[in-house]
Amino acid sequence: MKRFLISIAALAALGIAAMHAQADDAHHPKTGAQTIYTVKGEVVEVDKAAGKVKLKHEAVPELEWPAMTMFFSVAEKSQLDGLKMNDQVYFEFVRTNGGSPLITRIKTAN
Ligand SMILES: [Cu+2]
Repeated sequence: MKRFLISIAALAALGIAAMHAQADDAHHPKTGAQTIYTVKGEVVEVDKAAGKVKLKHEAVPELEWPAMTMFFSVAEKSQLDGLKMNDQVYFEFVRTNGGSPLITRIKTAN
């Protein structure tokens, strides 16, 4: 049930992002779903109040991002439950219309 609720929250966030994208890109419409990037990383810091997690993540070739340490927002704060420093994780993120990454799924790899 919890997983289901997280999915709903993520879909809602995606829906909002998609609507904004549609409005902005009306003159050159895009087709297909929003790209989801799947990356491996390590938890450096969890800021549950802000709904953010700092991850030391591997490179993301599709975005030409090198490996780095940075904060990501999560779609739903409960996604941070149980995460702690040094956890190895796999996470999925999308980019909002403004380009900011937003984590839609995160799970421990170990
Ligand atoms: Cu980064």
